[in-house]
Parts: sequence; structure tokens; C-alpha cells
Amino acid sequence: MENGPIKKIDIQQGDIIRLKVDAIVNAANTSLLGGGGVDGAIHRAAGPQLLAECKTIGGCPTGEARITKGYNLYARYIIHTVGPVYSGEQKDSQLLTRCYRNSLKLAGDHDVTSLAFPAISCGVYGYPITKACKIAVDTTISFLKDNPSMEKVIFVLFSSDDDGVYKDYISEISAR
Ligand code: AR6
Repeated sequence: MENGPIKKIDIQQGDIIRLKVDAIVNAANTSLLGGGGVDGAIHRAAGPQLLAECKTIGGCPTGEARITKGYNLYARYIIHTVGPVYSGEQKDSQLLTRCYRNSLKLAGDHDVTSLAFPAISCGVYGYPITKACKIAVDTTISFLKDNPSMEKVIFVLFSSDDDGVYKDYISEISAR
């Protein structure tokens, strides 16, 4: 495979709120009013102004994305996307693909050149990490091919197991 887009992808283990990027993506729910997991961590770190702005948005359907300011975060923006609750049906992968595509598109529309994603749907929503990783990476590579102004996309994994899954997949596709 042509290696350019893969070189723009980084895999890191850690906490997404610490990332020094233009925008981070939040794995939200349809209310956009906060929750646990990465959503809770982002709201705590960004501060109460984030919830105030989210209240003005009026929610977000599964598979779509909405943008807010980053407030107390380093990131200028937070892109909130709502992943599917894993059901084992075909619609899961279509919805998760749309989360990544819509988040990347919204980032590009706001001149974001560096973006960090958590593993959307892979916590409370139960999406298997190996399947979700392929969707995340493949959708991002396809976006990067068409959108050269995006310079860096970082996948931030909380656990070392998840970090390993992503690194293995990047090695696999780099060798193709
Ligand atoms: N940085 C990076 N990754 C994290 C962090 C963090 N600070 N915290 C958790 N993760 P989840 P979902 C990982 O459950 O499955 C919320 O309540 C975590 O290990 O946060 O999309 C929302 O309000 C997992 O791999 O999101 C929704 O109701 C991944 O982030 C619901 O959870 C996603 O786990 C969304 O569920």
C-alpha cells in the first residue's frame, strides 16, 4: 500500500485529555449532556462551560458529529460523536464508519490539522476492539488520501491491550 497516509497516523496509550492537538474526539451519547468513560473525563477537564455549550446543541443522532470549543483543554475544539451500542448486526459497522468519517469531515471543515480519537463505542457500548480498530484505521486512511491538509491523526488507547491491537493492525497494513 502507498505509505503516505499511514505515516500521518500515530497510536498512543494514555489519556486523551492530555493530547496537544487541534481537536479531540469525544465518545458521547445522543443527549450530548455528558456521561462516564472518556465523555466524563473530557467534561471534567474542559470545565462547566462545555456542558453549557452542549445544552444549546440539542443532541446528536448516532453516527453523526457535533463540534464545540475545547475550553480548559489544550485542544481548540472537541468533536462529539455518538457511536453505536454494539448489537452484532451489520448496521453497527456502518454507524461506526460514519462516526469516524463525520468527525474527520467536521475537523477538516474547521481547519483542524491534528486530531485525536479514542476507541469510540469500545467501552460501555461494547464494540469489539479488533473490529472497531479496522473501521477506525481504514476510514481514516481513506479520508487522509482525499484530504492532504490533515497532518496528523492520533488514536489514543486507554489500555495497553487496545494499544497493541491498533499497533498490530498498522503493522499488518503497512506490510501489504
Ligand atoms: N482517554 C482515552 N480513552 C479513554 C479515556 C480517556 N480519558 N477514558 C476511557 N477511555 P467509553 P463508548 C476509553 O465507555 O463505549 C459514556 O458514558 C475506554 O477504555 O468512554 O463509546 C457516554 O456518555 C474505551 O476503550 O465510550 C456514552 O453514554 C473507549 O475510551 C457511552 O459512555 C470508549 O469507552 C459511550 O460509550
